Amino acid sequence: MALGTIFQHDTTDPLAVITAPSPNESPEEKAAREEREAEARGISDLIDEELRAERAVRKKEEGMVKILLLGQGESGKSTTLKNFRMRFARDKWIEERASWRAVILLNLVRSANTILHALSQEMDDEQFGLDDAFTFDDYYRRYRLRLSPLLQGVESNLKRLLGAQPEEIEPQKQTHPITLSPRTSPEFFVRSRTWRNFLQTTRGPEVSGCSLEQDLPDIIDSTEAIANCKDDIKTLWRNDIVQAMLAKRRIRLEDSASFFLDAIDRLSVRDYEPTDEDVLRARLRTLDIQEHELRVDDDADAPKWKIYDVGGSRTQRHAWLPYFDKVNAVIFLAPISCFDERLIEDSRVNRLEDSLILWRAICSSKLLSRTILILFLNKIDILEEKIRDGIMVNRFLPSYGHRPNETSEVVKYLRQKFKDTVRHCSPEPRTCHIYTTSVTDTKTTAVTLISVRDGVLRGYLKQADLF
Ligand SMILES: Nc1nc2c(ncn2[C@@H]2O[C@H](COP(=O)(O)OP(=O)(O)OP(=O)(O)O)[C@@H](O)[C@H]2O)c(=O)[nH]1
Ligand SMILES: [Mg+2]
Repeated sequence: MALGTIFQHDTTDPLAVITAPSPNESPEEKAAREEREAEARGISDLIDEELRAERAVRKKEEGMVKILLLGQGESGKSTTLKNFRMRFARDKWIEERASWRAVILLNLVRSANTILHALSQEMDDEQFGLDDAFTFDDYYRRYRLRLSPLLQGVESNLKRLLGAQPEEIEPQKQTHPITLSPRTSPEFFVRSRTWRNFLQTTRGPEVSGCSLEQDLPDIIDSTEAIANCKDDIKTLWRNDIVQAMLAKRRIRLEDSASFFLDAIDRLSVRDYEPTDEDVLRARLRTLDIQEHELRVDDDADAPKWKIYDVGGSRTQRHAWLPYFDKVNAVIFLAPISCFDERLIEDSRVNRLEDSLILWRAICSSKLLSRTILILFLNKIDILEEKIRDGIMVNRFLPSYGHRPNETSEVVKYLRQKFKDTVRHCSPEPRTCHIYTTSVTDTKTTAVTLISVRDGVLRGYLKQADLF
């Protein structure tokens, strides 16, 4: 190492000769010089250590299959990663399952608070004569008075437990409905590092498959608070007038809201343990890049997989680029049920249009020109619901024209649109594997993942020949 040589004042090294101590050096000067040299040696050792660690990581990664999950916010990337982990890293998945309890309860409470918030707004509009479509009499007012303070307290408590900063805890500011217009405050998130710490501290073998005693009392308090008002929440959630009010205000609850609200009886018992499906449905917006290693094969000699999950909202996309030259395959999630929705970050942009623009960018990227491309046309179940509800695709996607307003036709049309983009935008000819998915459906997704695995491994072997 160059610095080491300098310190020995090697007379054959010109740099060492220049930096050698003066022959007339006083004892004070000598002490000061030795102190400076020791400090420099310390820094040098640190740099060496970092380089060694970096080389070790690179060497370890060399034989791995690296997969990057891409797509806009809420497209289903983290849910896809969960499917991978549930299927191929089963032991770890089971070990971590109990830690999701607070996130699940938070999802539930946030949905209930969103309904209450909308109800309040509706009542205010009514009071000022702005709206007379619904009459919310004392019956509903009592619900609001009884539930709001209680559930806001539970929401704050759960956020604090999950490591939120004080400014992120205030429920009033956070509980904004997901409307088709922009939200004025961000969705709740936990930075991956905080979240991982949370997983580590709440995972405890001493409580069989359940959280560590440190957080458990708080979680149980929240659970009991929810249990005390679960009948009221159920009544509101199942009330036709409330549902009509949500529809009229164009409030779109989170995709998992109905799943958790329908399951409130099961979730609000003291010894509730999250199931696979609960964890899969639990929504936590991704910030930073999350990395997970797993084995997709029983064969110990087969390469390990490293999956990178990124945040999909616009402010997160700058973090994608450094991963482009590292990966063997990209799994791109395009939620095609979003044809009638706008981006939360920019209400002028249609979500399907945003997915198509992103896909074009991925296909055109020179860095990704030899990367295996896999496309999930996701959220087919929600697309089906919307079509059943009579929402007309061509109202939002004029190019759809007079084609039948049927799920299979919409899928066929969009599949072709995405496929054409691959053909027109890729720097060199390539194939792309396209799947229609509902990644919240674990059974069908398991079949898709096996096919993805086999396709990626075949492509990986070909890549090895090319590079
Ligand atoms: N019904 C249904 N819900 C889905 C599907 N895929 C994802 N979701 C739900 O959509 C929400 C968003 O999914 P995530 O996997 O968190 O989305 P993401 O792409 O990781 O989002 P960011 O982390 O913000 O980039 C969650 O509530 C999921 O349960 C699907 O195919 N069908
Ligand atoms: Mg995510």
